[in-house]
Amino acid sequence: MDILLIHPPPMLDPKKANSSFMSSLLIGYGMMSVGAYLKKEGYDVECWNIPAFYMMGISLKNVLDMIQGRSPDVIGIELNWLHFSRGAIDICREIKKILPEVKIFLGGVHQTLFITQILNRNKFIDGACLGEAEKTFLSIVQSVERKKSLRDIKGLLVREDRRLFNTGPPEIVENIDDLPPYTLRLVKPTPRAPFDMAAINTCRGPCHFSCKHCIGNKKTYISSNLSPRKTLSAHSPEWIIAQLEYLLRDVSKIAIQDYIYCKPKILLQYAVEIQKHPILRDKIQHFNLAVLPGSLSRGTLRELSLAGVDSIDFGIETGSDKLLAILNRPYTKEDVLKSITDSCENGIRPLTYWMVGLPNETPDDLQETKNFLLKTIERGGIPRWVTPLCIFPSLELYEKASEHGLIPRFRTFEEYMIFSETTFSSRGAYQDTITHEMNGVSKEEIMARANDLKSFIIQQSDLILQVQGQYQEIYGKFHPRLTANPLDIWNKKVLRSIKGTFF
Ligand code: B12
Ligand code: SF4
Repeated sequence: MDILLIHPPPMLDPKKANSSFMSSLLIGYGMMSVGAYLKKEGYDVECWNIPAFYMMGISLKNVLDMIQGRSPDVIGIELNWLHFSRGAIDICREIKKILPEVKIFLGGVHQTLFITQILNRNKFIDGACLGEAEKTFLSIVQSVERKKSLRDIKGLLVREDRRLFNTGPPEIVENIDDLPPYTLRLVKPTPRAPFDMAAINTCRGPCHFSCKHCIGNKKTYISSNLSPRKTLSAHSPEWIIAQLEYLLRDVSKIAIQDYIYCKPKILLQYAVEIQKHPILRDKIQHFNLAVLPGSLSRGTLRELSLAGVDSIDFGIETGSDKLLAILNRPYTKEDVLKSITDSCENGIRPLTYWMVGLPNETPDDLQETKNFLLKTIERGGIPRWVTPLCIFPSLELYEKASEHGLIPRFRTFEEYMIFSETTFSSRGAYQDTITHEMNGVSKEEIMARANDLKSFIIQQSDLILQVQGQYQEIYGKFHPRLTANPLDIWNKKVLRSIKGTFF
């Protein structure tokens, strides 16, 4: 059996795909994990990154010819993020035209949220996986191989005899260390600079907290069908080392962006374990981590830095205490400032993330955010991203939108396709992608608030570069590869490009 897993482009047209306003080159490690699981079971698997083919100048026709030439038995299409919506569906349609017999299944977070709508409206798709899919996809492949019905496989919405059958929650690999780490050697084309980066999956299950704008929220995670897991399980340090060994054969930039900060003791164990593997440690050229402000001690940050972590993304969201409380964010502004200082003093650059368009947000809240943003800069924070709130089904702010004064603009899967269709704008003119309005606040106003905050950040450029200059020596002490010049260039590049970033 030959299995092809496809990371689709946002749009089929390469020119439009290459100018998407959201980055599209990264394959989700969820699909990579499905691939690794099938490989371990002895199947031939490849993961094709179509946006990367497009970047190399390979046309859609050539890609389709290659798929037809290969003629796989089963195809999985990833639809993990909303900006791949149109491309994922359109590539399914094109493949069915050239290979009408092949079985095509969708998988990933975004399609899980819209699974019934998608299959009802796109009859050429054979089925879709509900959430975690290693076991489900293996069963699909085995059933196709044995020409058996797919209706007995858990975790599927599947089309048979022109009808759709929902087979309920998936069976999952309970002990996540039983999942094989993934290798980028399954990927075509080979990842290359500047996209030679890989994310590690450290944990699965709901977050310990319940922020209202987040899908990991422990109250809504289960209802989103992402997984039947009731608690957060983390990989052992040994598994993480095995995963790192695989990845560092092919790339030198690493990221951890899941909810492992909920388990700071385990994160500390990872840091200590990595330090025991100096050859591995020295292969890491860049190591980024997402962290909830206030969740890691100074000592843990130091160990992480010694393990190679050189930048941390802190989702601060807002400087308004009122809005932090509305979102249920589990930290204070003091915690934020302490995290920033502790990071800088331990050689880690703190990148800060901000949001606008939050429920009940007023001009006073935005002023508070600016005041606080300035304080974070003075402490060493580097503003990286300003994002308008994005709501979609399963989020508490979407399901209970009216309680929070929000009016969703999009209801259907097709309406969210605007995220596939929008192209880069250096002025940050993305108002049509704003997912909601608020009592008295239009989508244009929300976009203007984001751009106003970005302009404010740009005005602080000299201050940001000056404060970063003061920490240069400490960064270099912990990470000799982080010499002054490239860092300065990186900071200036971020400040130059911040206007065009979105979500
Ligand atoms: C870690 C993370 C990241 C990491 C790594 C992502 C990765 N998967 O490799 C990074 C930082 C790279 C990332 C980036 C982004 N992310 Co993100 N990410 C997450 C997060 C917090 C956790 C993912 C995770 O660890 N899941 C555990 C793994 C094992 O499960 P999984 O990914 O769902 O995969 C399983 C199934 O979905 C399924 N599956 C997945 N793919 C496929 C494919 C096939 C063919 C099949 C059969 C099955 C299948 O099987 C997998 C294994 O069981 C999720 C929230 C969440 N709880 O999922 C957001 C989330 C997926 N990300 C989100 C967003 C918006 C983004 C970005 C657009 C952010 C940005 N502004 O850049 C980018 C897009 C990246 C890109 N490719 O363009 C949104 C998506 C919202 C939506 N409706 O589309 C989420 C839901 C967070 C949110 N806002 O609520 N992300
Ligand atoms: S702490 Fe992070 S992952 Fe957890 S609910 Fe809040 S935003 Fe989501």
